[in-house]
Amino acid sequence: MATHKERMALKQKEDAEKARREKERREFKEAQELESLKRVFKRLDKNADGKIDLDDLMHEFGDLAKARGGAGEGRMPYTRKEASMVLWEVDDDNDNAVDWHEFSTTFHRTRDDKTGCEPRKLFHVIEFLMHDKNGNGVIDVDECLSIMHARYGKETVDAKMQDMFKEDDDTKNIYFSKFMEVQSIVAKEAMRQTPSSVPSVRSLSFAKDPSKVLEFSGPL
Ligand SMILES: [Ca+2]
Ligand SMILES: [Ca+2]
Ligand SMILES: [Ca+2]
Repeated sequence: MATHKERMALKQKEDAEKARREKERREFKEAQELESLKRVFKRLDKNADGKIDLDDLMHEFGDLAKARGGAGEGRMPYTRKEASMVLWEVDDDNDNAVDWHEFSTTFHRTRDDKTGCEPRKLFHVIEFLMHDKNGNGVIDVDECLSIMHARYGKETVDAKMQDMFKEDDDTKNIYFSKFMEVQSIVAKEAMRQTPSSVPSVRSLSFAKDPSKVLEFSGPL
């Protein structure tokens, strides 16, 4: 029979092995995420000059609108003026474009943000595109759910999303405008439940209601 000391040594070994595996998994996930983020940057940088400018972004929104039912009968998810706000929020060096540094910084900052102070418009676009791996402008319900779960918790999300998807038969596919709608509804629900702990509500509403964009002060 193993002595106490031997059992302790075995346990330590097992714990170390477990920690090593977890670290590996985490690193693998981070590497995958970085790949995915690079893919999205490339997708957005239509003229491949290493920056995302307003033309690039409008081009992508045009593509998203063309996805079947994309933004509602081909309507653009954002106007040019709104799209300029998406860039302006994260354009730290004011060159009217978002380079890789600004892009990856905003992604990581916003993802880890608990205060709700980080700008989120570009983040929502990035998140959607990261999940649209085959680039057809559509993600599926499960992907949409997993994004929302990660941000708002399972219970809040499922309560609201079941309502949404019961009414709607064509819910296998989530288009960008639908994604923003879901996002906005879930954020409001989370806000209602726990007003102080919810990030991101501030900047969500304007995707549905373009007049809200006037509330943002930007160089327009
Ligand atoms: Ca570009
Ligand atoms: Ca810039
Ligand atoms: Ca897709």
